[in-house]
Amino acid sequence: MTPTITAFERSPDRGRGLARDMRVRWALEEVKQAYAVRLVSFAAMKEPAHRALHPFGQIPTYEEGDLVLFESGAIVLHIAERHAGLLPDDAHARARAIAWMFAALNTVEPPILDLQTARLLEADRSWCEQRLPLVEDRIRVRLGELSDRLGDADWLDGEFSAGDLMMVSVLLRLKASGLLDAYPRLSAYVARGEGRAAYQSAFAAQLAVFTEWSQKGG
Ligand code: GTB
Repeated sequence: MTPTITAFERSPDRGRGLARDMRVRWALEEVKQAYAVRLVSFAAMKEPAHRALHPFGQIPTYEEGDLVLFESGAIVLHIAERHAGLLPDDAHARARAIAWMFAALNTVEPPILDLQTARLLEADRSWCEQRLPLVEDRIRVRLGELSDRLGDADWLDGEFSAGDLMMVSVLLRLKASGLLDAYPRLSAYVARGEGRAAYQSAFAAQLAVFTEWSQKGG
């Protein structure tokens, strides 16, 4: 059955692939699963019909038959568990790959989100200038630790896995900040992720949504 995901009708990132449907698209491309996309406006996201799929009125969601999922991590894990290619067969290696998914979402992404919140929503607050360096330092600590663990390996634990997919997706949110530049191993790691054919297809598909919207006069 072809799953349907939801994505922004008009992504605020103008097709830079930073919205969280991108990681779901990437996972689907990695396992070569065709999918449909339903685009939703900001208003429609908060309507009861969408909230029935997503309690917080957000994207992405995932529908497959009578299964409805929200949370990009849960969706990517579901895809990875049902198709070959994103999780190792060995039980311990599989558990470690899942641990990396949680690390990406629960340990690395929070300070990155903090930075984006501080820059986008709190820039006019009197305390923002003092807070920003603290937030950036927390990110640097995580990047240093992650870089040390990655070392000279291509991926975090053996072959590319859903753990790498999630970690690269999270790190990509830092690209514009320049913070990654001080960690050449992580920059190369992110570039390896972006270089994957599945990433490229997913990126092109989400960019096409924005391009079409702009051509319609958006
Ligand atoms: N924890 C959830 C998950 O992982 O699925 C978070 C989902 C989420 O934050 N969704 C966002 C959303 O629907 C889109 S991705 N926001 C609308 C709302 O809350 O009303 C977050 C996002 C948005 C925009 C950019 N950007 O412009 O760069 C990047 C990321």
